[in-house]
Amino acid sequence: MTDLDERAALRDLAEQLARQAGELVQRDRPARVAVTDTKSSATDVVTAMDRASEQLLSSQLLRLRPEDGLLGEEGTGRPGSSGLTWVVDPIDGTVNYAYGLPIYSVSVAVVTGDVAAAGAWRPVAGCVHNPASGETWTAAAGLGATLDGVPLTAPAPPAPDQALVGTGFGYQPAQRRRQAAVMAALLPQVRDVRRLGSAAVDLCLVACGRLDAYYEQGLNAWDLAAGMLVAREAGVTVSGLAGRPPGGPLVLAAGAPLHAALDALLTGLGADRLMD
Ligand code: LIP
Repeated sequence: MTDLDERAALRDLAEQLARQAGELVQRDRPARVAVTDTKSSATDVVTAMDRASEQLLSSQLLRLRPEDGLLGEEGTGRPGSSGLTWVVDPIDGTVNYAYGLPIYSVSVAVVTGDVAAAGAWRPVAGCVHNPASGETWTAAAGLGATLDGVPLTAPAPPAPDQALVGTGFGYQPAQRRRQAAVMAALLPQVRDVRRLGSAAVDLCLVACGRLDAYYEQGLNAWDLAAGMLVAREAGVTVSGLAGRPPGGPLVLAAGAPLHAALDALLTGLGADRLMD
């Protein structure tokens, strides 16, 4: 396991790289962002800037951290020998980026354990950088979280009926239909819902109190790793439902009392049983 000094150094490297990639995607954003590929469906899009950002992150990490593993959303991957794996989302919120909506991020985290298995890995350090707003969240395990260098502590959460809850949806029509049914059942029981489009930013917004909670099904490690560490280091509980680890079936982030209430509600709605 890394010591505190190493975690701080890893955090600073994650921030440096997230900012570099963020500058690239912001500076070189074409007026009309072309879709170069799709993944799970015709609306699950990849742009040239996703690929360019991941290429930058991959080449920098190979140069600076050659013994570490790498897992990137757009397919870059290599094993490591150090016990550390970098998990990167080159643009989290690609649809927002393509449409020019200012909520997207470069998410860079370094984890220990087996990143392919939910619950078998832990983030050590990470950064979520929103190039559109300039906001930068960082965290290292045991060293707290910051927003633009200012230490973050999540506010005490409200009761469920006063809670502003973030969420998101998958790309398959049948899954979206079921996810919408869960949201429709939850909506009358909370203040309101926001679908902002970047899981990494959503998790950081819970950390800084701009959302009271966030849940989503279908997240991958690259969506989750850095934002989950920022939230946890700010005092937010991040898990799956009913004590399960956060992962594809469901991620739920909220301050403890609200987390327990939403866990019960979402468990009752079967929110983590909707994967195709
Ligand atoms: C996005 C997530 C978001 C989810 C979107 C998409 P991407 O990641 O951050 O929370 O609702 O469907 O998966 O694909 O833009 O990196």
